[in-house]
Amino acid sequence: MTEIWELRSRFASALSLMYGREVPEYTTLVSVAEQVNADVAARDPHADRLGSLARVTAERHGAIRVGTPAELRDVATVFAAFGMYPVGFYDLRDAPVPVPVVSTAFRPIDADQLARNPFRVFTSMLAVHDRRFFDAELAQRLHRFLDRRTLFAPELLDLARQAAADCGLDEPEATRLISLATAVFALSDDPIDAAWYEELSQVSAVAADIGGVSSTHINHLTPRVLDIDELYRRMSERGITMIDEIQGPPAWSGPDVLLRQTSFRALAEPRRFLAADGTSYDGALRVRFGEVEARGIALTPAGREHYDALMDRNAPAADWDREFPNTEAQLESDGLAYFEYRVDEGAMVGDPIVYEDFLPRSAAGIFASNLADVNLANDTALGISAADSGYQNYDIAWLSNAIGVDVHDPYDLYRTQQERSRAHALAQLGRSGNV
Ligand code: OOG
Ligand code: NI
Repeated sequence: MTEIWELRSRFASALSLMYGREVPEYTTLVSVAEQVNADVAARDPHADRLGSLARVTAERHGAIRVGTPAELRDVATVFAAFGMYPVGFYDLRDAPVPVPVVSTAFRPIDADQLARNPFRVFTSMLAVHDRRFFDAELAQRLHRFLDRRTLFAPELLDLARQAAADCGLDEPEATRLISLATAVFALSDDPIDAAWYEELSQVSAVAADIGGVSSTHINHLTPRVLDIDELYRRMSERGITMIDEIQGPPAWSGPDVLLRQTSFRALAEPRRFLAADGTSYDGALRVRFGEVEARGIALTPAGREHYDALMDRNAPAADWDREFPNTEAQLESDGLAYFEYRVDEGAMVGDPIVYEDFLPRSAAGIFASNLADVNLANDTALGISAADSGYQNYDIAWLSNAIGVDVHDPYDLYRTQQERSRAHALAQLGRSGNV
């Protein structure tokens, strides 16, 4: 039987192969990331402190966008087959450049599952009923359009349910599940209704990308790199224009914390359009990305508050060096970061827990680069205030209810991992008479 972790790992590889065929710059990015990782591993004996080189080399996150709660529930069914569960709630409508979506990330939640393959997918759902973006009439047409399409075939959903129930699948079903699940996220060559796509683009490019087409696709697939500053330099040297900066803290003297990301826009891709008179023509859309990220230690709520304060004022590296503890030991004793404990030679030692989630600021940044060339919707666009916008309706409880399973709180996961390992280590020390 192919176990869940292996299904996940094969699914991630299959998506990677497909995305590499669709977006050739992705293949360049992956190979530069691999070279950087090999160079870091060769020069730094602690390179594997936040994950083995094997894990980091295979590590990817994807981003997908769906239209309705029903589609989101199907996403959850499919990802459960790969041991990926919803974690965190991100409200991108609050971003400096508001985007009409709410999001979560599907990912493994157990440390051993993460170590085997940490594939995660940032998943956004269009906030069709937020009146600040879509008036009642447009919302209704949008819903009608979305309700007519089927992203996930019954055969795929059935196989996924079976895999989740049996904790794996035999062949040939395992291979069938992976190929059906991968095909869902391929860029479709179905013709796009040009007038409809354009109407939605007036509200937001993301709305058009989600609700203007009859299928969905992967928006980007992101490898992990151990030295993102070096990667940025090497990509720029190859003539690939990256966004202006690396999102996250500047390069500073302390350990990597949370997440740093950078990206570039992929080239326009040929798409087929349908005109109002029924004729079709060739056009192009530029909606996809190349993105890369460096991951660091997970911060506690107190650590995150300190981090956000420095980020909010755009603090330079010198301020980080001065104000943010720049050793793991100091982060630990100040209670700012999470650690996994074990016993080594009669003493308890803490290894840093890597951050497995996303950051609203970075996420908003990548959405914003997508929106660069369209009219933006904002609070005032439709003259409607947040109070009567249905705004309150989308929160983590709403999301859990819509998906039909609890959305995990990332802090709970990190804290539980830390406490369990500490209790276990203490018990071990107690038994050996060291405590
Ligand atoms: C998702 C943007 C968020 C990240 O890495 O923060 C994201 C999207 O563009 O659909 O992937
Ligand atoms: Ni991303």
